Amino acid sequence: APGSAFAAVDLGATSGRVMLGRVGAGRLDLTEVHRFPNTPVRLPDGLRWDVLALFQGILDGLRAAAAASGPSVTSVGIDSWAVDYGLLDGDGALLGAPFHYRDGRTEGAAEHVWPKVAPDELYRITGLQHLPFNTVFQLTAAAGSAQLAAAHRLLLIPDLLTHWLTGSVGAEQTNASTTGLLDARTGMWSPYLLDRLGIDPALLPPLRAPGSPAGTLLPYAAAHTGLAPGTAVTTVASHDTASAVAAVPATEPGFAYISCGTWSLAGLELDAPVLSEESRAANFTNERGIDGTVRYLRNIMGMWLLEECRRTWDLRGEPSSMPELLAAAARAEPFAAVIDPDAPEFLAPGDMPARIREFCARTGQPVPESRGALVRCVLESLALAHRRVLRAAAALAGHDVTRVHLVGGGSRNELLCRFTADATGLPVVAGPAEATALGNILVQARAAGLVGDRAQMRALVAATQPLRHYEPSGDRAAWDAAAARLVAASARS
Ligand code: LRH
Repeated sequence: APGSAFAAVDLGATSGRVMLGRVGAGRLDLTEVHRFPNTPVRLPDGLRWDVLALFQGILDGLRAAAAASGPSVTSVGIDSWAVDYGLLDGDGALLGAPFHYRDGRTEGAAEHVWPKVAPDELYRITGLQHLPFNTVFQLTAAAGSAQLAAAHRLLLIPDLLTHWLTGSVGAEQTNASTTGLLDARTGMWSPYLLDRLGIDPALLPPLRAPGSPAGTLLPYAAAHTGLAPGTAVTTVASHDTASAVAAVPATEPGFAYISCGTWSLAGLELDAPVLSEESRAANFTNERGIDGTVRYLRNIMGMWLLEECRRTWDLRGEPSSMPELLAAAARAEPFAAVIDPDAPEFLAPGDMPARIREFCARTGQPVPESRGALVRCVLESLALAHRRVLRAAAALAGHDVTRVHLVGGGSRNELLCRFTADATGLPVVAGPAEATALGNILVQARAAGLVGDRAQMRALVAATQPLRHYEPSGDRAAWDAAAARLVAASARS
């Protein structure tokens, strides 16, 4: 049997893609039908997302999905990165291109929140890790602007694009949990926070849960894509990380996950939030997953460090090839220098090789000169950060971790997988690389009645997707020593 077809729109920081998924008894497969670049644009007042280009990419991709699917597409779902939003005026028109979370305008914005809501109180309510670009701080940075004054609705990026496909308005819960305005216990917008921060509650749309209907394609969208008029659009776990975690191929308890792409999101799946002061001090987040689960994790700077190095080299007319970089890194001297991937200077776009070298110089370490040395330094440092975060998560949540699932594009990077197994001392199961799109598809398939509970979704991924296994090996003492150097370098940086 061909199975039912679903279209997953998955938008990442550097590219968007439309995937066609087929789901049937014991069957789950995925084809990429369209990929398009996501290139942010610098305007005089900051860095913006080109949401019109993204929407065009989505329409083109859905057209490709319609053409590729023998059976018609049962439904469509959209996920993307978190925290960013567009504002609609009273007529429903978009007020300007959405800001990119890496735009510098949020610098210092939190200082304006603290007198109204202290950091510890904000954490006790939202359970959200402190990141300078959380929606709550973006709104604070926008306070007093004509744009915000004219706004009637705030729509997170996947909700905005879903609105353009369907006309419906809503705020999907897993993504809403990254705003800093959602109550971690109730899963609802916090009336208290909105009041304290002077945010009009009408700005925030009603919440909707993953798996619920988001409407049907508007006639123009159906005509433009060739999908059947009235094709369903399903609310998926629209925060990409929530979709990725939903597709972690774990078949037993005791697992940790690392969703590794532009960011590394490392942590645990819990039944209830951990809102302790220790958890806040360690900057762990309690974001929402499907079925009311909690994604207890921390952001780690991730492959962004490498992506920005490569973009820097491209701009200089000295492009790199990923296989060559990784081969050079594999040959480079181990543990020559360690950086703290969480250092704030790595957040904004820019000359990443220079920033990494400055970090090493400033912390009294040898400066990685060659590309191979630089990439080795990045990958070892990421593996050490994975270790640091997973150990802290286990301690704070009181959980035993016996294996690590590394999903997302980073799972293709064998060196990173091996380093992560060696650094953590735990077996690593790598893959699927397309966990986010699979999670998107599975939530749609479940809404259509084709798969059962979360455990069955994960079992289906485990049974159908190619996975690689890494047992910890290597020099345990050397990794322990390097972990101590990470602590020292963080303190000195
Ligand atoms: C990963 C991600 C992450 C957020 C960041 C803004 O793509 O969604 O979970 O913290 O983007």
